[in-house]
Amino acid sequence: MYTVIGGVRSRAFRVMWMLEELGQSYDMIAAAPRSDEARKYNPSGKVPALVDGDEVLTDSVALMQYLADKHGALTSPAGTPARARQDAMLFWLIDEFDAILWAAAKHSFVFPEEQRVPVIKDSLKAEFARSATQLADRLDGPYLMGDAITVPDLLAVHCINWSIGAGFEPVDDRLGEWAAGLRKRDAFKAVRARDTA
Ligand SMILES: N[C@@H](CCC(=O)N[C@@H](CS)C(=O)NCC(=O)O)C(=O)O
Repeated sequence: MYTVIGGVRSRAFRVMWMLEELGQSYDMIAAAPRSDEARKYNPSGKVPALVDGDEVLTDSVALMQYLADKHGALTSPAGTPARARQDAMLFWLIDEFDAILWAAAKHSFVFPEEQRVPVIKDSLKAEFARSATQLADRLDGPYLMGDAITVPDLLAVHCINWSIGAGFEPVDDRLGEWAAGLRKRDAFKAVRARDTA
């Protein structure tokens, strides 16, 4: 039994989606970012964290990959060229999707007001749209890495959802339709159902 620290409307969603895909049961402690509760598990106050027995682990992407490796699903094995390609896709998504969305969040509500530069958001939105088109161009098969769902698929769909919530322009139609298909998965819907707010 795992415990996920962080609510459905945070990057903890990714970890819960992975757990659902793997058929693992888990509790959720919907600690808000920077709350005292979150700091019990991660001194920085960032969520998500994952409690696995005596271990407390952090970072959504590390956690998704850890779970995929541990349970031997949704990933190519470590030390294979296929895994290197999968990791390259994952790191590309961190650079070109997650980091852009996070920068926009920082300049919307994370930074103290006097440090925000709201005008940067137009440029971030344009950059995100370019990245989305690049990803759409690379789509070749039902999933990002081909015939099997892997960690990057979950990260990409979560980021696309985040972009919608953040008021970014809709992504390239091809990518939008692809993401809509993944949102039909039972595992995705099970996490959404936990969002009671
Ligand atoms: N790279 C980290 C980022 C985690 C992160 O920044 N989470 C946000 C909530 S989604 C947070 O806790 N922000 C509070 C802060 O940065 O102080 C991950 O993917 O887990």
